[in-house]
Amino acid sequence: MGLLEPGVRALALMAIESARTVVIASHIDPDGDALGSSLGLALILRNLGKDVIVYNRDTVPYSYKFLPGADQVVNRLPDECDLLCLLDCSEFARAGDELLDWNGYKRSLCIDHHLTADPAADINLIYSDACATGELIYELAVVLEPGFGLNVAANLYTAILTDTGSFRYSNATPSSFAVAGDLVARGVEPWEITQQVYESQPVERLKLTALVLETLQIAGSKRAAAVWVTEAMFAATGTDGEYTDGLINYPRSIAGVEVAFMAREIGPDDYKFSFRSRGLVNVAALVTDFGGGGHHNAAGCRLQGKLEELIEKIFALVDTELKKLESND
Ligand SMILES: [Mn+2]
Repeated sequence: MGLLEPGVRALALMAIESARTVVIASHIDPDGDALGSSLGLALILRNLGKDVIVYNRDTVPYSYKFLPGADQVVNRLPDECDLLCLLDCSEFARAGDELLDWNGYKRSLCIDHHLTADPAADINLIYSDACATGELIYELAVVLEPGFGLNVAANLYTAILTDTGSFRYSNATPSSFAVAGDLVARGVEPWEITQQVYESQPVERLKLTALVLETLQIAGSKRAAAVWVTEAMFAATGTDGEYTDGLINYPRSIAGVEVAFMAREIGPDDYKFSFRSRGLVNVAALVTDFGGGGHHNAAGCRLQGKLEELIEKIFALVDTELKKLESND
């Protein structure tokens, strides 16, 4: 069983085995899967005697600093390596400009679960049925014993836990549970990881949450909801953009709301919008007209204008979309 096709898996394993020096990179603004899968793979390869560097353009968010190996993530690329592994994204640009411009590697291997039109690496293991990149790394890990220790398991468990929203999202499959079950059997303590990821927030984040929830706006149809965050709120609570992670789930959690979004002020009359769908509306399609992108249930774009007007415009757009979807039923 498993998602990886044996032929491609063999190619990936050959590339890994023949490399002595490896750089593992992932997308900017890294989440639990980007970091858990990167650090998990790094530990496997180090346990097999390879020189491994884990690169990310951005710093590790506070909720993932506990991950084994997180203190060794660097934001500088070395001069060269044998193999570059790009995880949880398939375009070099998603990992930032420095990686995009870098050509110090001899081969590249991409492991990802986002659908993409044009994967850029030499070898591509891209399976959108995987709940997380961590699930694909797990399939390599079981072949790469004895590199697969408890620290690897903790990283992969975190990757799967966070990308499935604690096994609540529609991407949680029998395989996600089976892999998580095996990771727990290998010694991972679910409550330990849960506390680190979800129950160790700085008090500043709760204060920011209170301010953001005050902004709640609900569309006349009651099927869309919005919140926003400003520089003034960050200043008042001693926080920054890193602390907004997950806040958008609050407006989406309202009964009847199909689409929720959060606006983040990045300048005068200039906002970054994040969207979440409950599943009916494709928010990636909704934002294409605004030059945005993403997935069916999570997308983003940038818009300029008066915030109240932008929110009303998006509320109207969601209504139109819902009416269109429901008249097709
Ligand atoms: Mn992922």
